[in-house]
Amino acid sequence: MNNSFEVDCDVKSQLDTPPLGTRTIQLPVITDPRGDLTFVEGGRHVPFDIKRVYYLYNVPVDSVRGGHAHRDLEQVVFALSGSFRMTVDDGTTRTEYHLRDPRKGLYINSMIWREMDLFSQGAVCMVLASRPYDEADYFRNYDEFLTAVREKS
Ligand code: T46
Repeated sequence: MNNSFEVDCDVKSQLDTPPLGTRTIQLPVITDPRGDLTFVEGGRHVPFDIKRVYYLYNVPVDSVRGGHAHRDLEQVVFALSGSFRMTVDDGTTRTEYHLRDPRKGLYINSMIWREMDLFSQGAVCMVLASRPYDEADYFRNYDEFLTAVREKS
């Protein structure tokens, strides 16, 4: 099954056909004449304690990133500036999210394959992660990921 969602559209409409293990998260925004301020607290706005933050920047517009899944890691992905496409796949359903609103993140549970492309010029992607970096947590081969999904179900 293939779906496509805008992360800056109405959250409820996105829940009509949710891919297992992904959902959008809306952060608070404080607006005044000086500009907007958004904040995020682990365990409150995201469903885990934040153990790592990383960001992607200086990304060429034709770049393709991701192409892996995680055994245990949970993450929330934001487009702090610009936009990009995040395709997520739980082994059954493949869904596209178009991230472009810094107040709205995409929660990605463990065991979800993800690919990123269609970066706009100057896009900045920030990721909040539930664990420190660990290469052993990655599936970097899609067939191995699918085998593991089937073994779990
Ligand atoms: C994900 C997407 C959204 C580190 O040393 N520490 C880190 O915290 C990270 C994230 C990466 N690295 C190293 C591992 C590789 O040698 O940086 C190199 C590039 O990593 P990778 O090819 O995994 O980058 P992306 O952009 O394809 O994927 C990253 C995350 O790895 C991944 O979890 O969901 O961003």
